[in-house]
Amino acid sequence: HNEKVPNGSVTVSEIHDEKTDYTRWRLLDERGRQTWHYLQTDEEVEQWPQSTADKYHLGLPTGLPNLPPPRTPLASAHNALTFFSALQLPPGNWACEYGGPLFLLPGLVIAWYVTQTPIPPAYAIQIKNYLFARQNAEDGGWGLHIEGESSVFGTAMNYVVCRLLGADAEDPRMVRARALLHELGGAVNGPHWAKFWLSVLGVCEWEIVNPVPPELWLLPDWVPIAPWRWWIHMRAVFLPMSFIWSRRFSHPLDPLTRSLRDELFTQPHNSINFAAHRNSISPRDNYHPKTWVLNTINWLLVNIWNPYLRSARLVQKAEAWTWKLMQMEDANTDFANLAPVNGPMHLLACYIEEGPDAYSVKRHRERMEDFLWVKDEGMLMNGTNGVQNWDTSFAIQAVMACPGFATDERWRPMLTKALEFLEDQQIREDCVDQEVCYRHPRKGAWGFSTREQGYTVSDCTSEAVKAVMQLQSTPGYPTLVSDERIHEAIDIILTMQNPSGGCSSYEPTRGSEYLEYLNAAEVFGRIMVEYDYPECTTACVTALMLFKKLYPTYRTADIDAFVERALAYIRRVQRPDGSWYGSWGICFTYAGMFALEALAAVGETYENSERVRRACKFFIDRQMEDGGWGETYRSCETGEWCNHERSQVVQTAWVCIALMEAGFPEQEPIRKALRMAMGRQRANGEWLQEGIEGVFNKSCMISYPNYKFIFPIKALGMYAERYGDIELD
Ligand code: LAN
Repeated sequence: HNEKVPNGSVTVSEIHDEKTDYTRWRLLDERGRQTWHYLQTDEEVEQWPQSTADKYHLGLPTGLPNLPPPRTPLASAHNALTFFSALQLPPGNWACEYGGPLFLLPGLVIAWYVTQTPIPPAYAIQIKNYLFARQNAEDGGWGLHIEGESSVFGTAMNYVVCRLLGADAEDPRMVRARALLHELGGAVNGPHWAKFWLSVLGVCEWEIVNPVPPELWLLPDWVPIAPWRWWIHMRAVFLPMSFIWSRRFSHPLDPLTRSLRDELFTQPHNSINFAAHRNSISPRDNYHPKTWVLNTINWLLVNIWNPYLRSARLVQKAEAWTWKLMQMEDANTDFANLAPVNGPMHLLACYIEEGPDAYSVKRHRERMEDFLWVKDEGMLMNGTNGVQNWDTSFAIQAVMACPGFATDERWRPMLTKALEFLEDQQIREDCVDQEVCYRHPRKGAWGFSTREQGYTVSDCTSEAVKAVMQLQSTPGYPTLVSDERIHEAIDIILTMQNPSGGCSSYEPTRGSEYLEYLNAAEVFGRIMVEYDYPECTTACVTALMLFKKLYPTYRTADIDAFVERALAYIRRVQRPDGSWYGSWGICFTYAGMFALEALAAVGETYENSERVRRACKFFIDRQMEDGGWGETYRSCETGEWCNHERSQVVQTAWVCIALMEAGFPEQEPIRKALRMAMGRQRANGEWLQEGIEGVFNKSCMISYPNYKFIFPIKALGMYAERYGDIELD
């Protein structure tokens, strides 16, 4: 950040940004609801001391001690767990930043701004600091996610965030970002969601936004394109977005937004023909270009439907029904909402419909806190309201992979707490009006984050119930989740299979892949319907197999049929080169680990299976000099393996697990890999953050910082279990 800034008279290194006092931040975890608090008085600071977890997440020294250098895999896992256990939160779960996407804060900050929600100064400071820390060094822009190349979406929207939070337009970093934005053609070249939010803010005219007609919600259920058939995240975003679009809500012009009108475009605002820019988009943002089908529909909507056919009565009916569906989403989640995109939109919709003083607005404002996270770089917005159930389930399973750990007094309190957490987070009731609001059954399920958020996820249910079953069948652990409740979880898993044999994320697939023709988001691929995923399918298979072992009489025929069809699916989607494409982690290393685990669960291994040998070869061919593996997020975008310049501890652990599941006959590649991972472990037992681990929608990356503890621990434990806890060199 030291170079001379074009057009600027100061260098970036001369800027002194405001800071907050990091000794005053605290993470509060109330039954999994995580919120950060900035303490104002010394008295508060005294009464609420900073925990080790707080310090760690904030990037402050934790004071955790150096440990005896580990000589064996289990000793290394022990050290890692010594460190990681210090990060467990009082209710029993683990937490972490869940950042990566750079399009979430803009929705939140614009929603705050236009609903006149007071923004605490500490937040404003922290958010700006985060965005400046994450500004791309080469060109001063922002991308779709923290490792992505600068785009109009990232740059225009985060520029706006900084300005709304008080950044000066002449700050050299803003000057640079603006220069890049202009180079890319200005904000008119942003994707649909950018145009939507900028119109809400009153910086664009609504004519620039392709139609988001709430009328679609009036379509009968049998219609193949009816929104209830879409992937849950798309219909959850479409719902409030269509309501707000229909109302054409626009923030009244003020000096700041007036100035943004000058800053974001390459020509004077009043000379822009906004309607002519509906389809303008920079090539950098156009990951999934709109199809001719969608373009035709949009044309008809704009030129025929809206001006001539869209009657006031119909509009009123559509808005009323959309509003009703939104209220159901709010009621079923206590205003937490599915995710951080629809959340801020709901806040705004409630503000429009019920006014600034409504309870719904107040509760949504509170709920926005659940998405925020503070780290050394500043404050960011998480991809969900946390990773509670997911990381806790995996943490338990990782410890269970280490021989002797679960029965060791050293780890029993930690594991018992974790079990208590999962017990508390299992969803106990179906949604109110489940059929009316198109929700999948959820009684007995676990979601990704918390019970309050309350969305069934196939693999989250599976990983959680596996962790619960593993612990509850270990001597010394209480039975907190009854057999009946475990049956309920299994019942849910058994609803998740598609006719293909594969499983999707939140629901079985409800619509045709052809719906992708209507993908209007431009920046994401494969988002319109649920697809089959080897990761989700494997989780279901392994949960069912473990269940069958422990409960050999419950729905056995259903389980057998499910597993058989699931495996046929997993075999079918293996690529000729032996790999599987991963959709939720980067990328082939992630999916390969799952697929080989599923095959192993039914006894298909290196010894007896050509396909497993092919899968192993795929990995062995890609092992790096130092023994590790590494692929970049470009693998997800391109569908081809893209080697990382440096091996990655997390991906290396994934491959080790994969090879061990597969029963790969040679030890040496695995030993070499684990030696590398142990070599990167710090004296206090931790590993440092490397490349980003996760992905969604093919193009957006997301961080899973706890994976660097969870998967190495699991791999080291598995090694010790299989080959003995011997020194690796
Ligand atoms: C997640 C996070 C977890 C993830 C796994 C459990 C890992 C996966 O196996 C199933 C799908 C799921 C639950 C998932 C779906 C999409 C999410 C919720 C995310 C990747 C986290 C953020 C993302 C969400 C869509 C972000 C908001 C963006 C929109 C485009 C609406």
